[in-house]
Amino acid sequence: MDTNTSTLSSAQAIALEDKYGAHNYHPLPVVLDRGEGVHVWDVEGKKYYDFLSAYSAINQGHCHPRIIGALKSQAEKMTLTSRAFYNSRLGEFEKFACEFFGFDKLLPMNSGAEAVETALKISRKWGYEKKGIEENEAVIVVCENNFHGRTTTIISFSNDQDARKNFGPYTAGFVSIPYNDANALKKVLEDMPNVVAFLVEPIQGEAGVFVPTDGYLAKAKELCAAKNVLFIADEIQTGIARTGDMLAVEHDGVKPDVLVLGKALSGGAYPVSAVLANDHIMGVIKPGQHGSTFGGNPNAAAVAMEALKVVVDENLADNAKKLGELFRSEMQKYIDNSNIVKSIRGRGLLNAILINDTEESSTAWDICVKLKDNGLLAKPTHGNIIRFAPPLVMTKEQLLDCVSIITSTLKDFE
Ligand code: IF1
Repeated sequence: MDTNTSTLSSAQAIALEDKYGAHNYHPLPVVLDRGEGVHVWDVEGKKYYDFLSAYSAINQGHCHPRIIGALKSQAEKMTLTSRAFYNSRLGEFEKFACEFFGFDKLLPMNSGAEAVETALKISRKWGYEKKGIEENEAVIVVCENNFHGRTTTIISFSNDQDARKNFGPYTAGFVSIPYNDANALKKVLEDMPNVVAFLVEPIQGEAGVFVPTDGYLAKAKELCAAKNVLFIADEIQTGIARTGDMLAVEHDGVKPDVLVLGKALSGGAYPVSAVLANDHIMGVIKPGQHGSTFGGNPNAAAVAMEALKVVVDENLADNAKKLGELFRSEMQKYIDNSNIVKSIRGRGLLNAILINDTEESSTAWDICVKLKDNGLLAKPTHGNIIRFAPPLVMTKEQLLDCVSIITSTLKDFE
């Protein structure tokens, strides 16, 4: 089948981006043109398994017919009203999502970073107006090696030099503690009376899929509750069934005070993010104090509702859990006799292998280029880690096919 719908070759498309696009990314040399389910095709028509899922935004698979259907029918009717007026879809989406995740209220935004910013602003305002913190004295505790987005405030509390160097001056009011260290949290909460919130990724994605010890999140939530500190879960990457539960915090039986969602909330069909919280927290935001032109538009509302329904109807959390266990155990059999792969870690279908080489080496990159040649797309992080996060609509047969592509590729590097 001729699947080429573009008039450009890969080389031409790459040359255009190189000449006219800012160089803020270093993509693998593949130009994608079409996607369906777990597969994507490049402009020459070569087919690949997608093992990145747009950084976990495509949990429901590429171009899911129900999600695209919702987008199409809404887009033909109305796309944007702004929040100067009500629209016929937003309330319906807010009710659906609030009941779905068990919160009183939702605040819709577009990108993940905007939703994190929203959570930070709400928490500060809550701190001043409900907790009685002195004006401008609020502290938000974050974790080392966090990734929460790219805005000026968010990079202010990053410790990744690429993300922050020469973007200062930085936003004040953040304190960083080691991840997966409940004692560090206990100590900072004891030492600093002005803490309003603790912002945490249930699994650290950018750090290289760092899974905390069982019980860490539950302990952290308990410590926060004891000090009247809001527990903010950034589930932008881990949420919407990726790790085998609808939310990754469920693994620890934790209900956050503030829940931050993005990425797969829309199945990748449209940028949709959201913050959920109960009335005593969300109630601090009054008209004129926060918002966005596109946030909560009818397209976003229609798409997000359908995207969540698909996750339930297709049992994607269960599938992620089962396939994740299979993936790690199959990969472990290979790793047991491997010199090039040190270990595999992850939960559900958010996994990473650690390559036995330095962060400065090109080995992981070279492996990803070879994986691409062999029909599977993945991307290295931190130089020596390769993240594996396929769409959750994958079948067992497809997963085993992918394991054999990955292991036979790795063999060339032993
Ligand atoms: C890029 C990483 C993944 C996120 C969490 C907020 C955001 C993200 C936990 C911001 C975004 C992305 C963005 C993407 C790379 C990527 C990423 F490697 F950087 F860490 F997924 F693993 N909170 N994560 O993971 O959401 O504003 O981008 O919608 O290209 O920068 P956003």
